[in-house]
Amino acid sequence: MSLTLHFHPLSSYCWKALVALYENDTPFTPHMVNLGDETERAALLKLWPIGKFPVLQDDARGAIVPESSIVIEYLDRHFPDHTRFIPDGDLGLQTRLRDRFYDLYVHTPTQKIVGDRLVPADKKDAHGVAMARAQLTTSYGMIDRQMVTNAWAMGAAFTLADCAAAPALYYANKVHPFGDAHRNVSAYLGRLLARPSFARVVKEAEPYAHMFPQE
Ligand SMILES: N[C@@H](CCC(=O)N[C@@H](CS)C(=O)NCC(=O)O)C(=O)O
Repeated sequence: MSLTLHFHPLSSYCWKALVALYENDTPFTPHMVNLGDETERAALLKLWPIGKFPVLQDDARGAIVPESSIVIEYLDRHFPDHTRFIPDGDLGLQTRLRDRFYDLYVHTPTQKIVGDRLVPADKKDAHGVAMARAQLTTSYGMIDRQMVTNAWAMGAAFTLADCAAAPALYYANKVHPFGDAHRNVSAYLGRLLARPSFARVVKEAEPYAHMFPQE
């Protein structure tokens, strides 16, 4: 088995990579990283000086692959199976755009709200959090319109964009609930949660769920 995923089971971007790995039952060794442990953090920094996970290591090709979208594109290229994550041609561009959308306009504002819960009272950023909430409301409106007829982010096929959407929407709904105005977004998250790959990711994270910062 040449692949190792450096990850943490509660990390939303690691969820994104795990969904892709589980979709195709791609064999890999999970390596849990505790960033609170100096030795483990130093080992991750050695692989990827940015110090964020997931990081995929492929010993067969001597490759270190950071960034969840790139991890998934790497899997699609070198370990293709029944779920293809990035279609060819212009559909591929649209898929990447939707992946960027979920990362930048759902995941990032969600991280801002969660991150603000972790800082001391005198370091809170009320304005930044309000902007993040406004961004999420705008994004929910866009997704709600896309999901009137779509089963998945790109239509009938499950792709990279759904790998991005699953953790982003799961955590976004926790910190900024979809509400009655975004029923199509709720229904989409329901479909994602019923998808075996994502259901497995959520189940495996349950023992760590208490670490998620509540309001
Ligand atoms: N753009 C990166 C984002 C990765 C990311 O933000 N990972 C978070 C966990 S969800 C992390 O490593 N946080 C630890 C830190 O920033 O110290 C990706 O797509 O992989």
